[in-house]
Amino acid sequence: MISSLGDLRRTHYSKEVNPDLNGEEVLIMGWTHEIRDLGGIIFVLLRDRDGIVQVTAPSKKIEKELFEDLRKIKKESIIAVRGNVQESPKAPNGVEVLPTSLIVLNESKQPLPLDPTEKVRAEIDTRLDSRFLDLRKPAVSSIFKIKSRMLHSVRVFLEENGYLEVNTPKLVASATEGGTELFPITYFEREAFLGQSPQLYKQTMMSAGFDKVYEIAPIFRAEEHDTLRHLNEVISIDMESSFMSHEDVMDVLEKMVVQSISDVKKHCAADLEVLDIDLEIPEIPFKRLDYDDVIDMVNAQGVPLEHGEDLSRAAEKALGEMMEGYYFITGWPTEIKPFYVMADEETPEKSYAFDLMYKDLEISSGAMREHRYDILVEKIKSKGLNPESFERYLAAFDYGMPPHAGWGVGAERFNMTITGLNNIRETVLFPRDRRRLTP
Ligand code: AMO
Repeated sequence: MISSLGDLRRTHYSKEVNPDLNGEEVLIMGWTHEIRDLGGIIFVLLRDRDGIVQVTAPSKKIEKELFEDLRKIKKESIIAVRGNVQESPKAPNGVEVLPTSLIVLNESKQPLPLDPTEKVRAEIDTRLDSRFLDLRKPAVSSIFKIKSRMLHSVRVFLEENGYLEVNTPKLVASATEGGTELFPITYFEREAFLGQSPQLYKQTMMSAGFDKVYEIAPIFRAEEHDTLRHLNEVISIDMESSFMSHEDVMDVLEKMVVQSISDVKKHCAADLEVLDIDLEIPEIPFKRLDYDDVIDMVNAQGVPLEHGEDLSRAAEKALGEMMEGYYFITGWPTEIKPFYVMADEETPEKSYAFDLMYKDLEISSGAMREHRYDILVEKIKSKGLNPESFERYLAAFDYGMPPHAGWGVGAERFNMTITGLNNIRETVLFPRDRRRLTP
């Protein structure tokens, strides 16, 4: 056995080994998913990113030394197998490979901390501790193939609609969403924070004349709670548009959701099947519920919620039982929304803020923003914040700021609505929560 690659070149991925190749020689590479040694015949299942190929070795048809080498392979080792494709209706893809040579490129230690074949089920913490092994499971890697496609289609949609991708700083000097949710860091001789939202920067880009921007980047929230829907680092899909109202950007958002889901359905059929998901394309327009009606609906279900309160978890759950699919909540009280949200011109207690919900899960918040300097300063003060800490942000409003609106979608929560997963940790490669900072 040798362990260097030398001139070895993989000829096919597992899913490309199909009956059309009957009789041809292939060189396949991957992990030893399983070995079944039946004495006179050995079956090795070789797994790569896209699937599994069966290597079938009957002792009578192959060299003795090769047969013995196959018998000694350890599970999850990396192997390269050269052999001939043969039709076999019972094997995965309807083919098997009769080996002519084997190279063990990297031997896996035993026993494994986690079983990628999922014969032994593991708890989420054990899985996350050995995430590289967990991610080898087809049902786990499919979540990330779907996430990759989802983000790709979001980008395509926004680009097609004239949005420019921007990158704003993640090391910041002040809060945007609320002071208690910030992670402080040491920035040379000063205190700084990890960005909790690109909010102030994406708005500043409106004053810069960029008209329509988006950013897909991490946001950091020092939220203490340990729930199935919150993490301390997530990916936010943010957009901001000039000369648009909250209504306009809600239209953009629902179109983006539908296009992205349609695209995932079209391009991730195999992954959706692995996860046993029958993805429905939602219809637009999504329902719009007014906050006042939400209060009544929730109260009618016996869940107490006062006017002016944010939705409690119990309220979200009650709502989730009454509502199917995606829907907006509009008309939020100005009081509980951040300072940058514009108040309703006729009923200033209400605002031009909205949330996009999926059943009981909030996946996006957005609003038309306050673009008038004096009113914005007053709003900052009314939230108990000091306008001086927003000096640089505010300056952008003093020299020609167009009316604008935008939203932020939590990429993981959006992924949860597609995959039906109920623990957000499943949708992040290496999640960061209250207790977890490694791997
Ligand atoms: P908000 O704070 O509501 O709005 O965040 C927008 C969306 O980001 C996701 N999200 C989270 N997901 C998981 N864990 C968390 N801790 C977490 N925090 C946020 C949610 C949420 O709906 N600046 C505004 C957006 C805007 O108005 O443009 C903002 O950040 O899916």
